[in-house]
Amino acid sequence: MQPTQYVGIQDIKTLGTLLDKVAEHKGCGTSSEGGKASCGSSDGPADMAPEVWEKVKNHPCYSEEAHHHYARMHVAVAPACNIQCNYCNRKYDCANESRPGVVSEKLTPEQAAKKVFAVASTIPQMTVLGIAGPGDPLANPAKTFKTFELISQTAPDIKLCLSTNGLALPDHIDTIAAFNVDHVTITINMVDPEIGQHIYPWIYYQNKRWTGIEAARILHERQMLGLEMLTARGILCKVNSVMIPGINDQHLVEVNRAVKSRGAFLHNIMPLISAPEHGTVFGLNGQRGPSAQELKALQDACEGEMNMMRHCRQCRADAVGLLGEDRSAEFTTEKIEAMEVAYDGATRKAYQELVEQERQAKSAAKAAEQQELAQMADQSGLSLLVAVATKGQGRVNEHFGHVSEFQIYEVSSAGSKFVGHRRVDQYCQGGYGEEDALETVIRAINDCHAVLVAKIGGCPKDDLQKVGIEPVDRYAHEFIEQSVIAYFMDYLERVRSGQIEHRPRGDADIRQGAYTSVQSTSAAA
Ligand code: CLF
Ligand code: SF4
Repeated sequence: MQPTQYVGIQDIKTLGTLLDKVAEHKGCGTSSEGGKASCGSSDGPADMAPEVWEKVKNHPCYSEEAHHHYARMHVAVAPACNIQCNYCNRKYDCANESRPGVVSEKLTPEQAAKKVFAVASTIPQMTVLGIAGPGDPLANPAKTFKTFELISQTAPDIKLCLSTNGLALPDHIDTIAAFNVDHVTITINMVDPEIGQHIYPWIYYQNKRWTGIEAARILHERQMLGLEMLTARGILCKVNSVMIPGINDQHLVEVNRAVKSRGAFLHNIMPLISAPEHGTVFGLNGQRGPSAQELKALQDACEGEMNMMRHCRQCRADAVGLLGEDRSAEFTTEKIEAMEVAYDGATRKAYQELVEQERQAKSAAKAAEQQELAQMADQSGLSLLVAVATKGQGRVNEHFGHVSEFQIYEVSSAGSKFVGHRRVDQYCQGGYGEEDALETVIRAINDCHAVLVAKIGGCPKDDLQKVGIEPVDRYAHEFIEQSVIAYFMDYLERVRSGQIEHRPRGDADIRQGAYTSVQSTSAAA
């Protein structure tokens, strides 16, 4: 039993210290180019209706730009599920919004509410509470809505969010609206039951188990109906789709069109993560996930249609923190039970105002660099991917050996934009470089021309150069996007002067194993 601990933010940290703390937290500290060709909605207030901007500006999943500054948390209050997906094993959390193979600690609504207040008091940039499992939130409506009720009474400034497979969605639209749940995610993997039958072996609907094409047809109709009903109410909808090569990869372009025409705000195409040890149908039958370039090509193909999310981290059902970090180990039930929690909305607001100032300074710095790029006399058709080592605050501030997740930027004469992230096993293992880990790092960023780092040792530097990835440490502690654009301008100059020759890069791996190992590393930190 731990001693009682009082949690109130003015008692534990000053605002300035907390701002510094943001940088220490693992996660991305990046921002991307505005416009629809971005990851999530990174448009600013001038690009959308004020009421939409209000909803997305500090939601880390609905705004790529916001995800560098604001955190979300999930509470695992919803254990049951009403369908079966072939990429899911119900020994683990719902794989629609959770990383496969992860088990969360289930909570009652009362435990969940206390946890939310404790986290909100400790992490003032936590702005969103999501319910995303470990089953389907709407297959557990009493627990889900009781949790929302308890939280909205005490902490009305926290945005409420839920993620569902959509089967029960049309039955709960009024309740969702009544609780001011402004953000709903529906996982939609198909709009054709012929394809759906290869993803969903059964559903449970109207007290009956349905299988085969009929099950997929019912699910599809309920998903479309739910989406239409939500968007008619002005509730922002994100659609998650799992990319399953050979089953729905080509078809997801059609899904994209269908959900766009029904008013979805954002489309998040996630890679299938499939390993035999997860015990799923796909894991056991050897169904592979996509490569990095396959995923990017599909996201690019859909990008002209609507906002695409590329910064999803496939969180766990009890995730806490900035996307890309996981602080759930700090908030176990045992620790929360021992805390005396005080919710301090005023101090949270003051803190978030400081975050806004920081965010605006970063945007201004990027705009200035962008202008310089636009003024380059000879506009080039070249486009590069650049990997960035960061631990937050939008800066190149991580040592190469300590990286567990690289941020990937695409840069061209049109500017820079965030296009994804790659999990890796850390190269530096307790003071020495791990050659096996370096190989996996290289495979994970093999499609990049350069990697921007705060620092890098001689050995990995040589190995990267040998495979044609340029290690760059001259932008240490600078803002990322400024640095990516500056690197690109320098690259163009070197190509023009004949100092280097531009060569296309190959494909890269999405490191499935690293998703789990990074999880345990950060949880233990
Ligand atoms: Fe959670 Fe989902 Fe809400 Fe975000 S996660 S319920 S919309 S608050 Fe975000 Fe995590 Fe990806 Fe989900 S990064 S898995 S998209
Ligand atoms: Fe698993 Fe989620 Fe699919 Fe249910 S909806 S089977 S919990 S992935």
